[in-house]
Amino acid sequence: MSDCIFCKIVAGEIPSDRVGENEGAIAFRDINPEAPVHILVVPKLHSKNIIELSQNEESMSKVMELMREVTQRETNGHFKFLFNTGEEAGQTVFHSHGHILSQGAS
Ligand code: DGP
Repeated sequence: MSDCIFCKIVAGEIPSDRVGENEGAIAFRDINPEAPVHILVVPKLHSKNIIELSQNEESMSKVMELMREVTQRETNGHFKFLFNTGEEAGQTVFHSHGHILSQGAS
């Protein structure tokens, strides 16, 4: 989608601090961190939220695979993986993304 900020980050048109990537997803640090480790895992294919994402098995499994890889490296195994869904729940970017929130790897 041409006006989607996360599609632009996936395409490399907007810079981001990438910490991981696979065939179907990318992971980069949140611009406004709410924890010592705050990383977003974003499917390459546009979907507006976790409900839409979960209807595409391939895309969903690539997001989960990347979450597993990134949390092994960036956290001590204690983290939240959070999908805000809908404006009332605090979603501000309508390209699905999971927040990894953790105190870090130590
Ligand atoms: P949510 O509120 O769940 O839709 O989360 C959107 C998150 O995306 C929010 O924590 C801030 C982050 N964010 C928004 N724009 C950018 C950006 O251009 N770069 C990065 N790295 N993060 C962004």
